[in-house]
Amino acid sequence: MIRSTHLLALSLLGVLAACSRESSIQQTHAASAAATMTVPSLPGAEVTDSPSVDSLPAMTVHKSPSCGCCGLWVDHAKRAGFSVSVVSMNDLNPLKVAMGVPVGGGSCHTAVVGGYFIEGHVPAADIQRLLTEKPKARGLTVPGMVLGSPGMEAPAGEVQPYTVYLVDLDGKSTPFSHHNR
Ligand SMILES: [Cu+2]
Repeated sequence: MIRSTHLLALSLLGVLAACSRESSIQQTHAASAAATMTVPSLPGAEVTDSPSVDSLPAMTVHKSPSCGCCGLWVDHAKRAGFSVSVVSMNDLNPLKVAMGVPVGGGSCHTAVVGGYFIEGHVPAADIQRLLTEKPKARGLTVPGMVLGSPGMEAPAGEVQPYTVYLVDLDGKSTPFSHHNR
């Protein structure tokens, strides 16, 4: 028990270190991606697995300039077909409060899409489901930084099971989906 906790702490440190170390690489990566731009989708051509890609609303991701895992999550969202603008800011708290992210339920970056907040490393599939189902709610959150979630992939493939929470208009969180890998 002690040993596994210790190992977990070690691997988490590794990921967090990777998260900040990636940031400069990430910025270069993002810059080159923006420079080349992706192939526009042709009418009638299905370029991804998601049938709703053409109708996905634009997403804005707010992150600190030095957050590497935030950038990796942005890549994840882009791969899923979201068109993403990134806003770099050092203090995300006023935005989190304004959007209704629960106290203690926050993470490293805050996205806004379709009027909802998307807090932390939420899988794109859950965002697509949210936008399809359109519940009366403020948004989705994966509190903290979960190993193995999108943008938090660990070098040795470690994963922690995690839950995505839906935050309703009253600020109450209920489980939206569970992920075991
Ligand atoms: Cu993160």
